[in-house]
Amino acid sequence: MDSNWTWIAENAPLLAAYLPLITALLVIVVTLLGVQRLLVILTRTTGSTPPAKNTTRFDKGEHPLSEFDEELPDESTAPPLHSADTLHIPYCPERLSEAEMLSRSKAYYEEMNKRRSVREFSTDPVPLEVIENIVRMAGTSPSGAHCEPWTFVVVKDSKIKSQIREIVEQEEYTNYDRRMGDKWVSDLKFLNTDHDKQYLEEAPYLIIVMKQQYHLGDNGVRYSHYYYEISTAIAAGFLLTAIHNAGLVTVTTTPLNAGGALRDLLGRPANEKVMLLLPVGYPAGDAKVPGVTRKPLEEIMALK
Ligand code: IYR
Repeated sequence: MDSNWTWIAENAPLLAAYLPLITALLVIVVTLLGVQRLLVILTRTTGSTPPAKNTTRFDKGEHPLSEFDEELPDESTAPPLHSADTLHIPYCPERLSEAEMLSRSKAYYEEMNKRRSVREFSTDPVPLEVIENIVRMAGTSPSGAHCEPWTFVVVKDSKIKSQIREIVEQEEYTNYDRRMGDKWVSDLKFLNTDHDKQYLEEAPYLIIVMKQQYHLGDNGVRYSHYYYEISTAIAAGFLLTAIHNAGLVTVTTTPLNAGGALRDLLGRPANEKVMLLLPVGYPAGDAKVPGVTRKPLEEIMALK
């Protein structure tokens, strides 16, 4: 130790002169860091900083949907979305025989098993009424506290479709190039997909599934939507089956990072967020899909 010190003093006199000072500074820095870390842990465990209050009110004019001059009423004192007096009515659907159940469940499985995600579309037009029925069907989906927290934006206008394509392709370029990472991009190779989204202009309709986190009642109250994400995801599942049932195809796309710009373009309010973007139409005559198979029942079902 002594010989080390003599070596430093001889070879690095400046270092030797300042070594006590440097050591003292290091000790202070390490102590301060330790105290700070301890404070963070204490704050977390004692909860001395309360979590931010879940605000249920907006300041006047803060929300784009709000045109109220008066103070907004508090959600907790507002009448519930559905009255507690809501009448419960009889529900007695026809009871099927076991044979009928068996044949219908098998036929339905076989029909739905034909569904495939398609990325090549025909430009042939589809009657709007078919799309309306498909959306009606999606709207029969269950939702948390029957909030029905969804909007299905149907785009038929080719100018808007082109604008959507531009927004999505621009983001997808960066997604594939940087955001998704090499592993994700290589895992998608078998799908033959990239940033190019021709189907956004080819398909006769685009349906943008919006999830609503809350809605603003006529009384100015903000009503939170319970389980709005899973509710809207279930409705999207209904939408997919309805599209298939109508003899049409789609591909479930998630326009990563393009949600805000799409919402603005479509003039949707701030309580809605883009969840999915579905092109809907007939498949192109020469459309191809990857030759993948589905997991067998034994792999997806556990019976206890
Ligand atoms: N959203 C991109 C990337 C993509 C991601 C998954 I996971 C897919 O199954 C397919 C595509 C796109 O639409 O290309």
